[in-house]
Amino acid sequence: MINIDELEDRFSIEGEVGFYEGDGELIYISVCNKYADAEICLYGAHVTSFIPNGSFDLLWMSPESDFEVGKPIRGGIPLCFPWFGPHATDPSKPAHGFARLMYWDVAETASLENGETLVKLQLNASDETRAYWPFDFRAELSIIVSRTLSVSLNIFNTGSQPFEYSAALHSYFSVSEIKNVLVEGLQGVSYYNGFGNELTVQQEKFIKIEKEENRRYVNTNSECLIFDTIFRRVITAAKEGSNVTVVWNPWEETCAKMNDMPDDGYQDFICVEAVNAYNDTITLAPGAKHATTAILSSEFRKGEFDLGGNSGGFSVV
Ligand code: TA6
Repeated sequence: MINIDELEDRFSIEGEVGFYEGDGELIYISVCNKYADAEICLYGAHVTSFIPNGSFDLLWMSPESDFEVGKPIRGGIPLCFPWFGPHATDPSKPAHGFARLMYWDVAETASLENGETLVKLQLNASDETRAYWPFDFRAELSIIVSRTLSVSLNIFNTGSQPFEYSAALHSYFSVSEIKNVLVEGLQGVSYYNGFGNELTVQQEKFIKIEKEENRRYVNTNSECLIFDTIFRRVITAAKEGSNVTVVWNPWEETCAKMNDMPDDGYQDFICVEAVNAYNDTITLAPGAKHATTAILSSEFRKGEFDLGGNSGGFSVV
């Protein structure tokens, strides 16, 4: 049983880091510093909000999300580990692994010299995790709240045999309406479309979402820019330690089948995800570690918002 008073005693920082019982009686950390506000749910080590000063939330949360142990939270930044998507051989195991379905421990909080805030959460192998996956590991999620949000999933092999895993920081970005959105950064990159096995090279400079998209781009560590011409906001989704980027929007039909999203919820977000999967699964020898990091930020563009040629007429002046 998690004791909020104990967490407060050990890890709160006056005016900067606090703990509270929020949606679904789950336990959350709130972070507030001179750069931004953020909320992190200990269940799933799930960042549910990141609001840089003078801006509004970069992250979308489904108004119909479950907040219930045993079910994933819809929106924010779900952590996928130790597999991405359906389990390779056992469909009874949870999609996207078990990390987002477990309470994580708080390992550290710190006020950094420059006014940034560090929150470190941890999940260790246990009988519960071994029931899903037989390996000894430690997962650490380091979150630095600053003008940017840096979220780093560190996996350590603490056992005596090597293991292979896949993972993702499955960010849901909040947008004014999906029709106002263009994503740049994947031109010339090959992707698997939907669950197909054939690679297509993206010719266009921008992706415009006009139907269900589930594009799994391989061999790319580029940052993506998400242009929102009505919010006049550009979100930068940069990453490290990941060579796969997934761009996902369920569109109307799939969205309507999802119980934890309003029927028109697909209008309000786009997922651009830092992934290790497919030809970028990670193998760790005993004692080795790997970090997958997403670095998220945003800026508003005042005045001219002209994306130039090939942007499907997107131009706000
Ligand atoms: O990253 C895209 C994806 O794997 C899609 O296939 C879609 O199912 C989505 O993630 C959400 O998965 P979830 O298990 O959270 O419903």
